[in-house]
Amino acid sequence: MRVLVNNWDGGHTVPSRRLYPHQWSWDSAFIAIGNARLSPRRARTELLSLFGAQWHDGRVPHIVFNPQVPEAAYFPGPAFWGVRAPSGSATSGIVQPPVHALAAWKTYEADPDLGFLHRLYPRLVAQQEFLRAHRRGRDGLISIVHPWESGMDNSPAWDEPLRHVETANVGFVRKDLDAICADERPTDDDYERYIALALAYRESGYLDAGDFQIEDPLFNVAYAVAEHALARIAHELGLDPEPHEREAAAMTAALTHQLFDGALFQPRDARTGRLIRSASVAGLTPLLLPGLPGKVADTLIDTALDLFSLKDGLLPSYSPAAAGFDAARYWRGPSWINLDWLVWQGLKDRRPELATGLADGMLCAAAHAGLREYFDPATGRGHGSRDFSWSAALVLDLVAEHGMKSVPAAGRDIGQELRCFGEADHVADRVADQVPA
Ligand code: 9WN
Repeated sequence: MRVLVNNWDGGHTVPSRRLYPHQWSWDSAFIAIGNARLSPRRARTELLSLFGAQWHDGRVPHIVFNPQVPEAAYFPGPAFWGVRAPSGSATSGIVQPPVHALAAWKTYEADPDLGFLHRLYPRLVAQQEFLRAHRRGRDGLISIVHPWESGMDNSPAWDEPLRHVETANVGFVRKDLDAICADERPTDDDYERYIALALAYRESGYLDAGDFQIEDPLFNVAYAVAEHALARIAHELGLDPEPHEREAAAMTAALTHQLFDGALFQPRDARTGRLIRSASVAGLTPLLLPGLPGKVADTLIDTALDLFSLKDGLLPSYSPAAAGFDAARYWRGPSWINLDWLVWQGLKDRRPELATGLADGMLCAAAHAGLREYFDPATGRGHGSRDFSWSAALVLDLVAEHGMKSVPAAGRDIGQELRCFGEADHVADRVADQVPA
């Protein structure tokens, strides 16, 4: 609660005060899921403010820049992207996984407000239409055009496709290393490629996919989950849910036929048509799809137990058994609460006992290390920024649903804070009046 309140900027929540001082797209969705438990009004505002910067073509930019924050506070900032939304807000030109319809639905479930759904539904539909119109390939899968679009920027799965990206040779100064030590962040070599790709996309007017075109399981799962959520929203609004259900089923089939390698879902390089043999936790997220064939789901759970040590608590973002794993560096192995939360959602109905263990793992990590950006999957040690908003938000959601029984008396600040409301039947009952609307 403290983190969410401190990171609130009046209309949105910054992911982290120092490292990420603007509004990020998929962060806002996860933050809304937590705020729905605390202040549904803030959850609605968070999503509506993000979609206020939606472009005419339907894309929801991955960053909406706060004009009050100096250019030098984040790189690459507004001057680099050089583009504005119709609303006048400076934004980036790329997107992130479309987890927002799910967040909108969870916000509505916490506090049914039909007016909110009326305002957001057409924008959520336009977000999906952008992806269909501009990013969909022959087999029905959607491509991302930059590692930042995956949300899992530095995954070892991107090493191979990034090798073919020419570096930019433009001078730039990284800001992230002012806040976080270099061995927890991407290398300079990776950054050069990120910048080269972003510059090429900018030069094409944010239209032409360049040297990096990947059909990523997580992104496509998010798209299908969004269609399921849109079906529910459409139903509430008295509209026909069927087209959304059909679209979700088609995407589930495309994912299963094209990206499942018999053990895990893999990204595919859309330029070569080849699967990228890798071991990312993104490959477990199809568990979120209700229409996933039972046998495939069982195999994925076996893989989660085997390659990702599901029973040990936290899920790593990349399998420790695979080459490229690094327990402390960004998306190359550490556990991230949002990915673990997504897999937890996918396990709850299928294997409740495994879901419970995973929830315990997340809560214990937060209780011991604080609401860090990422965690060593084996030791639970915290890495990256502190007071990270989606860690706070999703822990709040977990506490509300799962309770606090698993958290030992750690004596650390966060343990104390969590215990304050651990006995509440429902988090929202206890905290609603502590946060100004
Ligand atoms: C680039 C804000 C974002 C998250 C991403 C995470 C990280 C940005 C960065 O932070 O990316 O978008 O500067 O490293 O990888 O998932 O949305 O929290």
